[in-house]
Amino acid sequence: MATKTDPKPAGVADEKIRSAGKTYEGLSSERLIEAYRIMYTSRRVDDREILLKRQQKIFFQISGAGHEAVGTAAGFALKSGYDWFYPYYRDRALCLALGATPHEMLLMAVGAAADPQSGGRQMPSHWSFPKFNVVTQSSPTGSQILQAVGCAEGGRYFARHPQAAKKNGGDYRQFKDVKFQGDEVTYVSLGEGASSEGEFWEAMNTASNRKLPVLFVVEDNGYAISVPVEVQTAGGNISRLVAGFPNFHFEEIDGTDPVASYAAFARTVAYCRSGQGPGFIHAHVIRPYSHSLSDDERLYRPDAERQVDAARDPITRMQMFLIREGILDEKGINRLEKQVEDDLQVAVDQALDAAPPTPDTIMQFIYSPDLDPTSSALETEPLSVAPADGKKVAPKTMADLINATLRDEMRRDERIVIFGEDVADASREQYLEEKLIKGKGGVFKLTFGLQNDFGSDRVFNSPLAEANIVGRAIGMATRGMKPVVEIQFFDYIWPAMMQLRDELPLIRWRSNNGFSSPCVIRVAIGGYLTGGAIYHSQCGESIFTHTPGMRVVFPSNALDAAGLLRTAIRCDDPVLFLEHKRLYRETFGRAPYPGPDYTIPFGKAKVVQSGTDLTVITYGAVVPRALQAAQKLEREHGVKVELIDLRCLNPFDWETIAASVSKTNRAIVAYEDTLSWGYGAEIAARIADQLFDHLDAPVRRVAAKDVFVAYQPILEDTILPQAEDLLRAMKELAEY
Ligand SMILES: Cc1ncc(C[n+]2csc(CCOP(=O)(O)OP(=O)(O)O)c2C)c(N)n1
Repeated sequence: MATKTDPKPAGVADEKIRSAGKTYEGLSSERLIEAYRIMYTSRRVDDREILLKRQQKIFFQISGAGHEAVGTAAGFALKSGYDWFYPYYRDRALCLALGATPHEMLLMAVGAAADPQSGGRQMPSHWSFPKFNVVTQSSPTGSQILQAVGCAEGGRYFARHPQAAKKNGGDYRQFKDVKFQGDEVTYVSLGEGASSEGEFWEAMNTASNRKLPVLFVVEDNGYAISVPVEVQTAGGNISRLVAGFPNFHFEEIDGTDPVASYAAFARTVAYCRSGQGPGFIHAHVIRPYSHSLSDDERLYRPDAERQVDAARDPITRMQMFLIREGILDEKGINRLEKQVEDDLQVAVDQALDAAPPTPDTIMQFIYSPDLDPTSSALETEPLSVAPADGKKVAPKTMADLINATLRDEMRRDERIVIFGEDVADASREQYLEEKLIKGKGGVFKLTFGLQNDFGSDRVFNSPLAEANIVGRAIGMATRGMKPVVEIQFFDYIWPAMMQLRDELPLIRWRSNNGFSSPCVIRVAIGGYLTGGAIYHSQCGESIFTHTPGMRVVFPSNALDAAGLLRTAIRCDDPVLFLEHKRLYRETFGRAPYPGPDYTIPFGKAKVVQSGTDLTVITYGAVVPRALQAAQKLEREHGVKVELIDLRCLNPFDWETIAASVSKTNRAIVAYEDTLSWGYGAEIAARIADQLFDHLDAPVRRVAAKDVFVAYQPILEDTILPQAEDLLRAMKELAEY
């Protein structure tokens, strides 16, 4: 390493510098020596990890071997802690170039408590360095790409709305620092195999269409585990396939050549930084080791092919280049490498000595440690604003109050943006400006008028692509924005499932609180529509309550929808906000506007009616049906049912359930979703487990038949639980 008294890097002998003052694509000799140091370090960390894995001192290894030149070039062309990075597992050299140390990487490999990237939760090479803006990465191939697009959108949004970046007490903003530069670039990389994922194309589409400063890097080593590129990609070359996307700057390069790679990165970064649009670098690299230590590439690659790759090894190429250009002689190379080895040995020793995490930490950071959405401080009274003329306050529908809540919150918090399919009033703004049209505002009109009031920067239509909606929301929320996005129908949430299951709820936990993405996903859910049929009637909430890290809310009436949506928006956790379509405009549960600060804490059920003989635990559209049945049962048979509306499914209010069942000694769990494996199964199991001594009868479930909802109303009525089904079950259980 260079010292203050010796300004020359290690191994540089004066007489050897034939190239003094010469630069290579703008890189000085010193920078090139630094590049080699990073590349060599990267390779050696891989080699040491491989050894440690064979010694069973670490538990997994995946290498960046063969990708060192392109990673270093990217690190040199971009700015650490200024630009944003969504790298994939082969980007060890990039992370080193940005400032990460072998020690930090090895702490991850051993799974140490002090691992700054995940605290022992993630496999090695799943990069996460908040100080360098390297955002926590996961294992699903390609799931980072849409998030990078959202991240770039976040940077642009704050540049256009600098006031929004200000901190604010009383909600998530207090804990969510915002930094943005105005000309920052978001880097995202992937293998050529991952370019087959649909999300890659969704991301390219949006980056292109919105001219976003995203730098896509496809590191093409010719294989995705054992699948060669010509099987993966039509025509065998991703560059040819993407060439038609407008607004891009494209480069196809030899990614084993650091100087040529640097030049391509410098050109592309300049293009992105100037705001002209996204960049795409297709770097041909090699994979000298197998896919990972769990793979043996000799099973599917003959020696001859592997030798062709080996001849392009970037480490050897860079060595030869430095010697040929007289930048370093062999002695100099040896000294540099020895220094790397010595430093690495220290890092390995320290990592092997590092303490593992203690088991009592496993539940930390599933949710925000700073803001508790179950806090009783969120219990407020609805504001009653009596009209001046003395008339009665008109009750509003759930749809009205959701719309009003969105409007109130958007006014209060400029970080909120709303997007999804059809949520804008009109994408062609001039029609609105010229007052030629009224505007749409969602297929259920829940977002009507919001674009008109807050502008197209804050309320806009997405492409018809659900992963696009959620992935971008995650990227924006990581930057401190508050996306409140809409999935048009629960039945169509599945394209976003990777983002909803493996990404959104995990950002905080897997990064050990290094990052978080508290956004709100509003979803129209449920049946009882008379004609909704299979694909407009689905429930399925238990799939999401089964996902640690996701808050799940399911209101049954207008007032709860308003109070819980406000809590969801101000919350520091991701929230899935389920809105029952049938309840949007129902007469049941209408309420006057409760004012702009009405909140309800999560995890607090509501006792809709109290009773002594039997407890019914339910939520959503079953609430009015259960109430109707309970009233009839009391009228006709004098049985007093205690009806509990859970309102929030994760967390849920066990205390209220337990208190009620301990009193009534009988319980029915009722829900609209299919009976088996549903949300009610968990509640029923808990009652059986923890309240067994209080029970005078078995715990019953009333739910839909185990079949999808059919179109013909006679079939629909039979499939979904009706008030009569509830009445029958209540009567039977009361008599048990
Ligand atoms: C969604 C998903 N499917 C499958 C896998 C298993 N897997 C891990 S890496 C990989 C191949 C990736 O190939 P490529 O994108 O070309 O990157 P490379 O490893 O070659 O650098 C596969 C199939 C995964 N991690 N995620």
